[in-house]
Amino acid sequence: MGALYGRTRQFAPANLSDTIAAVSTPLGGGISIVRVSGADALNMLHKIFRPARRVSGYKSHRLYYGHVVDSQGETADEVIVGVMLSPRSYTTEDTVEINCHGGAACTRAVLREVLAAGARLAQPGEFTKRAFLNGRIDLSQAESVIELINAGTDMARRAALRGVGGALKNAVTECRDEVLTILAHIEVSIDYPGELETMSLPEVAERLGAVCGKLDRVMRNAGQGALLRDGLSAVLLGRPNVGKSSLMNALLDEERAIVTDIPGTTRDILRERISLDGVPLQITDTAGIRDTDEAIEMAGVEKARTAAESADLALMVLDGSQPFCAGDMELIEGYRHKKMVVVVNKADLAGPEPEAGTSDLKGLRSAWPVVRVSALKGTGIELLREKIIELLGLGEVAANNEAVICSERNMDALARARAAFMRSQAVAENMPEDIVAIDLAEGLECLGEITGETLAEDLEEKIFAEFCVGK
Ligand SMILES: Nc1nc2c(ncn2[C@@H]2O[C@H](COP(=O)(O)OP(=O)(O)O)[C@@H](O)[C@H]2O)c(=O)[nH]1
Ligand SMILES: [Mg+2]
Repeated sequence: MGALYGRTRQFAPANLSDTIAAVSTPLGGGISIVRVSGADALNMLHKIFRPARRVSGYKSHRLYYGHVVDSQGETADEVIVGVMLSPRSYTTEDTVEINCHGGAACTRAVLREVLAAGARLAQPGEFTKRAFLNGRIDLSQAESVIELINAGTDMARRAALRGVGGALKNAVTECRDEVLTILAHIEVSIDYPGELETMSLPEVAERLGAVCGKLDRVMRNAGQGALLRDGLSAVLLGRPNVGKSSLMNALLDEERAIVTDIPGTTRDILRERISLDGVPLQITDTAGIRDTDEAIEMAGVEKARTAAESADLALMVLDGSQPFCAGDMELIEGYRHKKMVVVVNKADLAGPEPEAGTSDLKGLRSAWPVVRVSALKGTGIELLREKIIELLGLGEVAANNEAVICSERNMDALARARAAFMRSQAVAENMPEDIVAIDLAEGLECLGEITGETLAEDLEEKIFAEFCVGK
């Protein structure tokens, strides 16, 4: 069963010469788009479309109003058809986009006629795959299309758009060209030792150093892109009743977590997302951490501890209306290994700063950033946001307009390429040329995986299968 299931989910290698069709919009809107791409797209249009005005020949990038009809001449739907002639289309093939009425019945009726006219149903991502195979975009750009569709914030959208525009492709191609030049020189000096003027090994090392520097920058931009896509996480910790859930609400600016004055009400964990300078931050509210015999609460405390371990940042909440005690310090000490902000809450009850909590807080301040807030009144929350941004280094991400979103696979390929070039650079001073050349070739192979030049076909299939149908 398992094997069969696996096989049915695998798509046979698609025939590139087929004309393909799919619904490119989610069902249920006012308008659906049935997209058709391939050499036969216009012939199919002739068969099923009756334009309202006579058309002597379809022009590229024009819209045509009319009706889709079935083989009996009966109207399937009233539509507007967009025509994009090769090579000026998404796939570079002749493409027809039929804008029909949304809703399952109209959309299916139009798709049915397109298929009856000879089109094959497109596989997931097949339009984008054709754009890649026809050379309009490279693999990194194709993958950025997925990131663009999935972008959850404005900053992630912009970073994905940079990828679609070729930011990763261009950087990788520049490195590849430079290494190819170096490799060519090395190969000449292997084949014709001493005969032709070639790059000296110190020069090879220097130029490889520059390539590695460039890859460092690309990886840094990609790392920041990953932050924009995946975001970071913070966890609210502290004893019961100090105001963790209230603080969560204040950060969300909405009443979501349950607030009560009976200690120990937040028994499970609650997660919400906020945006800090465009970077998504997932905040986890936890049960207060305290010793308890009650089974359900104990499970909550355990979950809090687990959540704390996986979070990027701990927000340690203290009750500022109570004297700072040894228990507080013990709790804080327990998370010494984490990035942490100490949030002294209930500032509205605590009086002006010097008196409240006082000398003990001074000791704290030298080790951790301390922010006084009132979750109830909303004071100090902005300062807390700023502290979090500072501590997680998000300002740098927000200011970087070169951040680019790339897949884990590409991050890995970048790292492997860089490691290979570093190895070549290290041996260039005192090893024969052919040793240097081996690692260069390996690094080039890794870069080619990103642009799609040297990627195994099955992996390629897998990447495009992640797309939705119709893209
Ligand atoms: N005066 C005051 N009361 C607060 C503040 N934050 C929370 N509280 C109160 O403290 C109690 C416990 O709050 P809650 O958010 O449920 O604490 P948790 O157990 O840590 O999640 C509730 O009665 C809140 O109204 C604050 O900033 N000022
Ligand atoms: Mg709570």
